[in-house]
Amino acid sequence: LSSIRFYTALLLRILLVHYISRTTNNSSSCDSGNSPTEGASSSKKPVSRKKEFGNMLFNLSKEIGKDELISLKRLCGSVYDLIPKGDLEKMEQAYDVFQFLREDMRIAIDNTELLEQLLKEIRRKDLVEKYIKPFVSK
Ligand SMILES: *[C@@H]1O[C@H](CO)[C@@H](O)[C@H](O)[C@H]1NC(C)=O
Ligand SMILES: *[C@@H]1O[C@H](CO)[C@@H](O)[C@H](O)[C@H]1NC(C)=O
Ligand SMILES: CC(=O)N[C@H]1CO[C@H](CO)[C@@H](O)[C@@H]1O
Repeated sequence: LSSIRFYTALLLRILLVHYISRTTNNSSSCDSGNSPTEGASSSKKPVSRKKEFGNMLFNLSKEIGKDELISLKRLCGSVYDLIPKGDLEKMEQAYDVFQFLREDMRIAIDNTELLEQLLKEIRRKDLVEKYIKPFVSK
C-alpha cells in the first residue's frame, strides 16, 4: 500500500513538473506571440505618420497664395538653386514644390528646417505655427 502511495506521489510530481514546464513554455510562447503584433503596430506608425506629414504639407500648401507661390518658386530656383528651372515651371501649387523637396530628402518628418525657413522668407511664419509646430510636437 505504501509503495502505491509512493508511486502515486511520484506520478503527481512528474505530472506537476510537466504541467509547470508546459505553462512556462506556453507563457513564453505567448510573449513571443505578442511581440509580432507589437512590431506590426509600431511598423504601422511610421507609415501613418508619413501619410500625416503629407496631409500636413497639403493642408499648408492650400493656404499659400499665388504671389507667395511665385516667391517660393523663386527661392527654390534662382536664389537657393534647389529645384531645376524645368521642374519649377511645371509646378502649379506649393504642394508640388514641397513634394519635390521631400523626394530630394531636403524636407522630412524629422527635418523641417528648410521648410520653416522658406515659409519665413515668404512671410508666412504663421503657417509654421499653425501646421509644422503642432505636427513636430506630436
Ligand atoms: C520548454 O522550453 C525550453 C527552452 O525553450 C526547452 O528546453 C524545454 O524542453 C521545453 N519543455 C517542454 C516541456 O516543451
Ligand atoms: C488636413 O485637413 C483635413 C481636412 O481639413 C483634416 O481632416 C486633417 O486632419 C488635416 N491634417 C493635418 C495633418 O493637418
Ligand atoms: C510550447 C508548449 O509547451 N506548448 C503547449 C501549449 O499548450 C498546448 C495545450 O494547451 C500544448 O498542446 C502545447 O504543446
